[in-house]
Amino acid sequence: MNLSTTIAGVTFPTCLMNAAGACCVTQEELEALGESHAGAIVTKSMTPQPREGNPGPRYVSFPGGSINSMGLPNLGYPAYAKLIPELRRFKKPVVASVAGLSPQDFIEAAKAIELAKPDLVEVNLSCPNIPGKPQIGYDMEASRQLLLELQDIFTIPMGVKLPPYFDPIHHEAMARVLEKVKVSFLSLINSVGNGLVVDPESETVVIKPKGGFGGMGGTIIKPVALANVRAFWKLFQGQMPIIGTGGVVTGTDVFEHLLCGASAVQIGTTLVDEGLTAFDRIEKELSEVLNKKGYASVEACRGKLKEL
Ligand code: RRO
Repeated sequence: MNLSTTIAGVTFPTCLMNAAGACCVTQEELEALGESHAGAIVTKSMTPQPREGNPGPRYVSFPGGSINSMGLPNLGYPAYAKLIPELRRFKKPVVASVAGLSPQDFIEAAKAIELAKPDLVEVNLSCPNIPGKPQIGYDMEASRQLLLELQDIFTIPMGVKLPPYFDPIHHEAMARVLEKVKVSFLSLINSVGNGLVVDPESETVVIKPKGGFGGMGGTIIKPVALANVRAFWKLFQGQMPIIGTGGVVTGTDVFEHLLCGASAVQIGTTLVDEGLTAFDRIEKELSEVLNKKGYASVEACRGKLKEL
């Protein structure tokens, strides 16, 4: 089964890749993704300065999902700008995730990353875990201004990673922002921010930063992810490539994202928990599902969800 896909003119050998943040901070992790069955190498979101991130424990998985408050640990964009050309030897797309604590941070990183020439850039408007910093993607005007500045810097196709929206009015407001800027794809969704997991035994929170509040991932967020993929697929009438992220554990989960309108999926919690062989397993499972369903490719089932 051919599981390849194309996003903004870039061809991916398979439609499965890591989510930014999952196993992609260090050179070793990025090279391991290159050697794995992942269909692309997505970097950790990068900031101007290297960051240690928040104090631990800062990632905990549990049956059904995960909670994290990593706090943007990364090597800093100069290190990734140097690494990206080297990662191209793996002959799969390299996707650079750009973040920042201020608009200036994003712009500074964008200028360096444009020169490093990854295949795609994913602008992270949705980190939920920096104490005192709201998620930009919930501020339509701030998002608009930042994206307008970034579109002038990038010649590389620029995508946007958005937070989950929970009401159609918010999907529509963000779609209106995106229509006015040169956005080539969407990554939907970042973790569902500011969840709280409680350990009843110890009567404590399970992660240290922000009083235990953190971004939720995994199976528990799949319906929210699917809804966002579907909402934006409809708002852009299938013309905006979407990378679905949230709750991908099995090949069937990928199939559901594709039906909702995704062209590819990113894998976070499952990759952290299971390791890189998750790509081999999910790839096999997805081939089996598509075969059984009579679809010959990813493209053939994209957006084909039926309503009642
Ligand atoms: O590093 C993080 O805490 C983090 C980021 Br930048 C993000 O975009 N999403 C997330 O769940 N964690």
